[in-house]
Parts: sequence; structure tokens; C-alpha cells
Amino acid sequence: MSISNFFKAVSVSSLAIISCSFNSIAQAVSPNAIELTYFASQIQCGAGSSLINVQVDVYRNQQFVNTLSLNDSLYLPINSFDELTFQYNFTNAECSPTTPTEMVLAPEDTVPNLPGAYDQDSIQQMLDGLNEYEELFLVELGTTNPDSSAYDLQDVVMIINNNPTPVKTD
Ligand SMILES: [Ca+2]
Repeated sequence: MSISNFFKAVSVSSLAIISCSFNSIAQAVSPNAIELTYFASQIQCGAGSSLINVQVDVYRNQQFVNTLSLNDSLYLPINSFDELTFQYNFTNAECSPTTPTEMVLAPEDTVPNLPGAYDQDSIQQMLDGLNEYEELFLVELGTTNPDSSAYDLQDVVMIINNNPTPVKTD
């Protein structure tokens, strides 16, 4: 990992910890594993342009684990989502991600009053689809200004499953 990437990971890490500590289950139930599913992504470089392909690099305690594309799932033998940090990469895009804003929402949490991005379901609709062991991980990459119309926290949406079915190896 380059020095600059290392510092990015560290800064994103502190953001994630801040956002998780308020409203996250953030603990694996059993058997000490978490499954991440990259569930949705809707972001453009500007109105009317095509959707950006956002790839997500997953780090555990600053060590690279895997790169996720939309619809990918990753089974992680870890105790807590808080061990993870993320880097977001735009491919085939004319713009770059801003400093990420990250938020974890459990099913009973208060939902930010934001509409669904483009043709994507709203945060409330996505939250309603979760079971009791699941949480939503929401990321805004277009702006750091919560008053901007681009601020929807749905540029990357992951489902955190705190009680996944163990991966069978035989
Ligand atoms: Ca956005």
C-alpha cells in the first residue's frame, strides 16, 4: 500500500468508527462472521451523464482483503464491522470521489430524510427489506455538503449481515 493510500485508509477508518458508534449493532452474532453484500450504487459525474461504476476496496485493520463490484458478496471471519475500512474507486468516470461520508443504519434506526437516488429504492425501503441481523452501510461520494441535492448517501449501499450462513468447505 502506498503512503497516500495508507493515510486515506486511516482517515476513512476514523469516519467509519464515528458513524458506527452511534447506531450500529456492529457485532457479529454467530459464528463470529460478517457477510457484506454490495447491494446498490447510483452516482453520476453530473446530471444526465451515465452511472459511474464504483469499485470498493475492503481493508481489515488496514490490510487489503478484496475488491467488491456491485452485487458481490464477501464472507469475513471477523467479530465486528468496525474492523473494516473502505476505499472507493471510480472506473471509466470523468470525476473522482470526494471524501466519503459513511453511515451504518440498523432496522430500528431513524432514517435520514433523503429521497431515493434516481430509480433506486429509498433508504427506508431498503431498510424495510432487512432481517433483524442485517444493517445498511451507506456512503456518499459526490459531495461532503449535506445540503447539496447530490447528498443522498446512496452512492454505495451495502448490506451487513451479522449472522451469515457459514461458507461450506468440503
Ligand atoms: Ca450522492
